[in-house]
Amino acid sequence: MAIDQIDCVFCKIIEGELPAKLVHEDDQVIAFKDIHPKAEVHLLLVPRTHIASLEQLEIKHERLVSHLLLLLPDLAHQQGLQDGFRTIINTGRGGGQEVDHLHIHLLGGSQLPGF
Ligand code: DGP
Repeated sequence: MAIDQIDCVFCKIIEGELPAKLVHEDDQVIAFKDIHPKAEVHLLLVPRTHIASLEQLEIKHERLVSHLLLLLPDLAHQQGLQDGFRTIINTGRGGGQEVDHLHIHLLGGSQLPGF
């Protein structure tokens, strides 16, 4: 395991070393409830592969990226978000990223403020 993965909280969830409320898992991605929800529904979609942030994405991740994007509306509907949802990817400290493992926030469930 690479050094940056050893202390990665999301890698630990993926490995089953830390608990999480999973709502989806497949061979490429897991999705679970955010521990500090900012909306009625607040999920995190996380690739199983440790990629630190959007800035580390490469062309070889093309299939993974489309899988992540296509999953979003499916998960939103599964969570009852028929009226819409918000997705956020924080990148780097300046972008508000706290966990250095690429993830997409999926939020909804009540009227979200304009952005
Ligand atoms: P970001 O700021 O984009 O890196 O968001 C990281 C999110 O991860 C933040 O909303 C809180 C969530 N989070 C951090 N640690 C844990 C954890 O151990 N379990 C779960 N379920 N969520 C976590």
